[in-house]
Amino acid sequence: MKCPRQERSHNHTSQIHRIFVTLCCCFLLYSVDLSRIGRMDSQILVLGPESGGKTMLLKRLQSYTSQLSSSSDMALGEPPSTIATVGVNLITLQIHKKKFCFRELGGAMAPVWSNYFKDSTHCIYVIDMANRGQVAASTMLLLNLLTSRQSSNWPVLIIFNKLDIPCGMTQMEISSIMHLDDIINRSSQKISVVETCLHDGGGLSDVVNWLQKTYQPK
Ligand SMILES: Nc1nc2c(ncn2[C@@H]2O[C@H](COP(=O)(O)OP(=O)(O)O)[C@@H](O)[C@H]2O)c(=O)[nH]1
Ligand SMILES: [Mg+2]
Repeated sequence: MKCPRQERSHNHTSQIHRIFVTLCCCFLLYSVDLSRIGRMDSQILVLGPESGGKTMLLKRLQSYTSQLSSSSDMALGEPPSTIATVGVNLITLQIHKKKFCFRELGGAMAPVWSNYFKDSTHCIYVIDMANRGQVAASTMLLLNLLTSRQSSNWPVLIIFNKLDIPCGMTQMEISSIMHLDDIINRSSQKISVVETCLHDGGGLSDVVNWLQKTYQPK
């Protein structure tokens, strides 16, 4: 039988032990970011003014990546039809075991794009090379996006699309109108640029390479 003094000291030790275990649990919960559990994919916002080719990009990526996984060598075929995106267009793709979740926001949603920044890790920004009247708006929207605090460490891919349209601008011409070199030099984001013709799938491999290179799950 324990004497009262022994019992008191035993109670005291087990209380200290309980406090220690509780503190350890709190520390563990704090250091593991619970929001990451179950979400192991890159969250990519697909933005840009209307009709640049965002929906076409997602459709082309879907068929391109399904070919990659089936290792067949089919051509991409006729361009799929697209309709103007209302709201959010969400698709998930797996490329070489890496998961990518794409969220296309319609150009008309530009005033609320920033509501989606918090949950994103990357951005693809699609610009129509054939639409001269849209360059100023494209530049303003891009600047708004790049100057947001929440996007400051995203990898950003600018896609100049519709390379096939004969009366379109060249990459050099549109970059100079947008002062793109200055924008890239002054932005905190790592910005890459590719040219595409999504109608026939031209440039898709560059987009996929960028996705692989910058993969960063959230
Ligand atoms: N000529 C040409 N047209 C394209 C290309 N990519 C998309 N389009 C067309 O541009 C229009 C708008 O495309 P969409 O993907 O809906 O644009 P979004 O509003 O940015 O989602 C559609 O008629 C597409 O067929 C391209 O590379 N070349
Ligand atoms: Mg669309």
